[in-house]
Amino acid sequence: MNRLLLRGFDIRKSYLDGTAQAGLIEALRPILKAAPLISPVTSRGQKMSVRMTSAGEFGWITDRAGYRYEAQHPKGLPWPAIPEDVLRIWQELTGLDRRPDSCLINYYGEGARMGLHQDKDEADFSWPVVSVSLGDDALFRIGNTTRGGKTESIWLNSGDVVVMGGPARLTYHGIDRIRFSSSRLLPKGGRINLTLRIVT
Ligand code: MD3
Ligand code: FE
Repeated sequence: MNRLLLRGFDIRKSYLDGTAQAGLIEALRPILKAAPLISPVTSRGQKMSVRMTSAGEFGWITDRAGYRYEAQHPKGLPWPAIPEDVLRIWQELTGLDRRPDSCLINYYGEGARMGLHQDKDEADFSWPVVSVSLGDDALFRIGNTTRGGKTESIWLNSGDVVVMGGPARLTYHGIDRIRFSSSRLLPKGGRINLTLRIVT
């Protein structure tokens, strides 16, 4: 494992070995079955290229009504529980007594991207956010706490884990592109990112 600090983001390269990564994919399988990936649209009706679902008490949703956290999948069922292996990563890296109440699951297929944005739908920004990358390589862009200015980019690979805490919690960030099929973790290719948050 090697550690990198970039604009307050604590980046743990290769935090998870191949066995741990494969174990997480196995743990996600029943979750994706119970709570299938959604092709979200923004309030303006723009389709997002990233598909999403969630685990935990709350899931992040966007539709014509806007974005928000919801206690249920649009199918009308509660979100599945966050897997223990995922909670362990949070515990190891944050040392917090409190557990995350949301695990957003983003799936990037070929050509998917996520524009620069801030995560501001949570009640208390003093809690950190933990992100786990699985599958194809992704070009992660990090900006500033206000819109505009210079940005820096770094490739995130399968098994990398990033902790965003302190002032970095409100930094603009996004995924410019993925290198489709660069990893063999997912048989059909693509990238999964797990984002652990305390929402309430
Ligand atoms: C910095 N996801 O779901 S993970 C997101 O790879 C999101 O799917 C990207 O941005 C992805 O909101 C980037 C890294 C990340 C996640 C949450 C953050 C960086 C963050 C929250 C606050 C600051
Ligand atoms: Fe984000």
